[in-house]
Amino acid sequence: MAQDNKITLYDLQVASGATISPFVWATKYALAHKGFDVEIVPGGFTGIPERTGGKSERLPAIVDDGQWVLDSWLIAEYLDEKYPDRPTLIGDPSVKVCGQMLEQWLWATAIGPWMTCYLKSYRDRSLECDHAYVTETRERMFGGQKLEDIIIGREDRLPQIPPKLELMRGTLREHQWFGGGSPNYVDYRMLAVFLFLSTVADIPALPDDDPLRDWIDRGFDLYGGLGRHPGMSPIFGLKKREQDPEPFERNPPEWGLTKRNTGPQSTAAETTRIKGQAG
Ligand SMILES: N[C@@H](CCC(=O)N[C@@H](CS)C(=O)NCC(=O)O)C(=O)O
Repeated sequence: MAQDNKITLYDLQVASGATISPFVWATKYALAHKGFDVEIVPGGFTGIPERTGGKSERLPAIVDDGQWVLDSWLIAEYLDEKYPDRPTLIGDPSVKVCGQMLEQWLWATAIGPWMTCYLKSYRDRSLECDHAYVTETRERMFGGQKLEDIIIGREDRLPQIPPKLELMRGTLREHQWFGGGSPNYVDYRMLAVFLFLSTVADIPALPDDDPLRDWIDRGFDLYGGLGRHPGMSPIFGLKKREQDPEPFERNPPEWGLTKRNTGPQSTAAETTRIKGQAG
């Protein structure tokens, strides 16, 4: 049992002290959701094996009353299993399966492309002692090009990303959280992507009036503003240029997938439309 309600978290930070790893962000939220006080072990990319006494090369890691738990998903499952009387993170196994599918989609759609836009500030914002390691490993990760070269053309690539997030906007039009009426671990996994973005974004990634903003702001504000570290940057403020696509759907069509059938009146307009009758 967590002594004094306290769990130790090994953080992965940049020089400002903000967390950079999405996996650590999700774990910070998971611990807050469960109502624990967190003792942070600070640090960056290098020296993780030394900091953790050889227990891990990757973060997050937590220590609960002497018990080490590694890996962000395993930590969330551990917390639910060990503390079933506290608010549930995952609950039904389908939450994990669907959450992981959604997360894989978001990483492919957003984090991957955003990385190619922000890799230089990712390195520049990291701890001084991490610069060489981050440069070498991330250049290798991204095919051997220099970080400075990878980000070239980002002004043209960044505006292509917001329109691809319509799947999230559609869902959040109908639901307050991915957890329904209150946030669950899927919200934290998805929010972690935007928290990461805010830690590395040296120029904005999303338009000011993005409908996602409501959920993102509510998420960043949770638990006394857990996602509001002073070292983080604004992620909204991307300006549309003439040649850029519309960043989001302003008048999303209502149809069978999104509109609830509550009787003929609710489907009358669609029926008129698909039957080709004048409206
Ligand atoms: N499956 C692990 C992944 C953890 C992971 O890859 N963490 C990265 C940070 S995003 C890390 O520790 N990187 C250290 C490094 O790059 O040397 C989890 O969910 O916790």
